[in-house]
Amino acid sequence: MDVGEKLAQVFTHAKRVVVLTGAGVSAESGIPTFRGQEGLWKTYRAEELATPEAFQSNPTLVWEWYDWRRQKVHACAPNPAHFAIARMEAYYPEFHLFTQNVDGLHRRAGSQKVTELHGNIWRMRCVKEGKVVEDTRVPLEPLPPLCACGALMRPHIVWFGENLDPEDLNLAFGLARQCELFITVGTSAVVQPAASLPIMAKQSGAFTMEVNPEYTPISSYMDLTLLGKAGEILPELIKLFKV
Ligand code: BJW
Repeated sequence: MDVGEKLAQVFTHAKRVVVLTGAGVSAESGIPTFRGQEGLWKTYRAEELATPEAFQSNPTLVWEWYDWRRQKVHACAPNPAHFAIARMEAYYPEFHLFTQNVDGLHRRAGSQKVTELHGNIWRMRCVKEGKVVEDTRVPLEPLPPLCACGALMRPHIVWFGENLDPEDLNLAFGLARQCELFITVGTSAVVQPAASLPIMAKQSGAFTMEVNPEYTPISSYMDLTLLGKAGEILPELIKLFKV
């Protein structure tokens, strides 16, 4: 059986399926990815802004970046890749989507079994009380936003050096180890611990595939890398459901 036949067989017959997405899945919606030239905002790299240290030294600058991103997300809509993943949830009896994206586009496309590993851009939390609130104002004024208690609000987002929610992580590790099919879409697979999930799935016996226009550091571990755009490849893949 060649890899194409194997893909068709696993894709149509698997019951336990996990999908991991990154910024590339939203690229065709018009949301910039993090790395590479288009990941730049003004002269800053995402890695310089998405840290607790950056927020501590210049909360207004970090909030300006998030406000700019919130405006972008607000103006964008889910693309065919988001909708194809939502269709997978309806097809597979045991399905879960883990996304590193904070843009909420998967839910807007209809996904329900979704865990946002790095948080959500529409939530903020008080640095003093830890209270989390949803705030969808676009643009946000004034910057930085303050809590009713007078303390700074920060984006409810996981920055570098911060821990992911342990419950989310346990769920992700557990399902990665149990699934039969693990599909990685649109991530450079350099940020841990998310980048370990496909490897974990592979080591536990799952069929692993990734969808990305470029090879990534995990490509050599995958059973199959489909080179191309998620919004073009995933809608083609789910046509296999009809076979
Ligand atoms: C397309 C496409 C199309 C384009 N179709 N595809 C172990 C070893 C070394 C370091 C660490 C380690 N464990 C933890 C760390 C530290 C750190 C880390 O991983 N650093 C590495 C960079 C080296 N991790 C953390 O700090 C994490 N915390 C943690 O683990 O705590 C415990 C701990 C701490 C310290 C040491 C050890 C343990 C937290 C990570 C939080 C990440 N946060 C960010 C920003 C916040 C969210 C936000 O504001 O949006 O999350 S960083 C940024 O990167 C963002 C993303 O979710 C994340 C991943 O990026 P992603 O999604 O892969 O995007 P890109 O741009 O990199 O790639 C896009 C891809 O799409 C490309 O491949 C394109 O080709 C492709 N593409 N168009 C399909 N149309």
